[in-house]
Amino acid sequence: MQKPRWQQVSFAEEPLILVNARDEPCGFDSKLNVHAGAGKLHRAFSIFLFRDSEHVLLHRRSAEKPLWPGYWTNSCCSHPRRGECNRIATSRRLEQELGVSAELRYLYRFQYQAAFGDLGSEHELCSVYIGRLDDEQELRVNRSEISGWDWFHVDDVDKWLAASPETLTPWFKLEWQQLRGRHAADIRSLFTDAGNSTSRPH
Ligand code: DMA
Ligand code: MN
Repeated sequence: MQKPRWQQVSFAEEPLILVNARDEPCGFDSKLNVHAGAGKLHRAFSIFLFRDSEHVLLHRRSAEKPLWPGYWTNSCCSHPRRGECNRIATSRRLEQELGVSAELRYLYRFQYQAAFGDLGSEHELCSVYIGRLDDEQELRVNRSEISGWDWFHVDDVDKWLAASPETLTPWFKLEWQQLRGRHAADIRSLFTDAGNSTSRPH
């Protein structure tokens, strides 16, 4: 039998981590259940990869994604599974979705809730990370997750967000404001020696 070309990396039964507002685990439930209706608060992460301090990798969610298919969003986002810390989960997902590895720097976490019509919701406590992708690393993009991708100048992302916010995911929009505001210096410092240290909460 022929091997599928792309590994399926998300599935409805994936066991995710329920948390309280302080990010303390308080149970587990399937990916299907935590995103049903208004959603149950669960742990998630978002990653922004930069090629230099002015170019960020964004991707378009594939048409197969149950929520926000076809929308543009950050470089990589997903959830740690039951038993996984964010450090392991972020590196697993970078490999599965983009075929790369990157040292990440934790920036902050935030809570939000957003409905995708009546199909379900995100209700997450989301940790945001930035990282640097060196030119030598070639992307190996998982087409069952990602239908398009590109490097964008940060000023062009600002213009995009102002002109066509309906093409971008709700979490991306919230995160981008923070990255361009209070975390702008953190992005610059990724490309200086001072930025080579990492801090991770989990
Ligand atoms: C979930 O992203 C994570 C955030 C920050 C919204 P996703 O829907 O791409 O994850 P998965 O495919 O693992 O369900
Ligand atoms: Mn989620």
